[in-house]
Amino acid sequence: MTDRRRFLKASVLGASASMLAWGGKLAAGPIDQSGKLAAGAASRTPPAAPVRVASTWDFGIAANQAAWAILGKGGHALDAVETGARVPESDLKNHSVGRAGYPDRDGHVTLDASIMDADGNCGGVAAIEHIAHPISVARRVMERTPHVLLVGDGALQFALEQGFKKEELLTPESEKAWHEWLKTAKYKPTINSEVRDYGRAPDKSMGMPGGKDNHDTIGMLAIDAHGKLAGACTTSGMAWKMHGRVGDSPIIGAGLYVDGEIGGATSTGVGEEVIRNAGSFLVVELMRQGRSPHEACKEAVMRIIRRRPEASKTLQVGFLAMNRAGEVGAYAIQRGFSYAVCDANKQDALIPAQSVYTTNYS
Ligand code: SD4
Repeated sequence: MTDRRRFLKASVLGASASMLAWGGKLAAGPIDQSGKLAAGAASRTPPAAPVRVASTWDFGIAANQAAWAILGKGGHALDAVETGARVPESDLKNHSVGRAGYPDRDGHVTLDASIMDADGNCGGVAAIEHIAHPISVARRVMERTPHVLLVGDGALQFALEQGFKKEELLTPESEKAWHEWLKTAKYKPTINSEVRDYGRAPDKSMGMPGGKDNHDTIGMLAIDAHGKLAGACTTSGMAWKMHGRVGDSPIIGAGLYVDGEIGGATSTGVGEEVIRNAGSFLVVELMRQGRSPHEACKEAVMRIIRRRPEASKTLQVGFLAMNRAGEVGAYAIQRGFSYAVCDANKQDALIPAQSVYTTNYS
């Protein structure tokens, strides 16, 4: 662990200790099973939740900073998560989100995204092509249609009607990686983890250049100065996937879920396992039952493992959650999942999530 990373870990953990002083009580006491304040708890005035944004993976740091430019000025969580998610969508070095995402096995870059606010408003697009910012199309679906999810050609048609620009999203670098993959066309969607920082042997099972992982989604959760939560999730999904494959990210309740009374959750990793378990909805429901974000994420991970114990040994799923007190937690099946947290005190904290398996799986 680098000194900087150790410092960030220590300072953020210190911050969460003070949050836990109240967050722990929130988890144990004042909210009943229906999400209402329990009898006797109403007389206690909870402290205002801190304004905060949390995002999956190391690229969450830059996304958080863009979100903070809005949150820090009293702006809305929904605007913050949309703006933040657009950062990795634009990043040409990022091959798992937006423009420059790795294509499916037929060479098409197809993107998935969803967005949700504290009041249950939500929208998503799945398998959309040629649009660099699917998160913004998802928001338009939410705000300008009576629907929740648009897919494929219909999603593209809607985006064009809304004035989004049609673009080629396959960059020469991604195309080169795809041609490299085609030499063996080996597809085993098992794991993603942060190879670089944790000293694990590169995973070459998917033919990624340099053993680089093939799928890291950005999921963002924010709480604003008005105490409102919102979340966003955007990805190019698994590299080399079957054409038409849709993951968890655009599916409300799977890759993203927000309930303003309780909190929000988002996921990363093998989407099929998250969909099977309605993962993000499950995390929020576990928080409703009194668990802290960390405990809820852990239990959701354990649910996946209990259902498919053998398969789980070599696949990755990570959850990130934030409750309405602004407390943040995460958990993953495999080591290597990290999340970024940004608030008035810290702008670029990157925290390694705890995991069930802590050693190299191979
Ligand atoms: C998917 N969950 O499409 C996404 C991929 C991902 O980190 O999260 N990668 O299944």
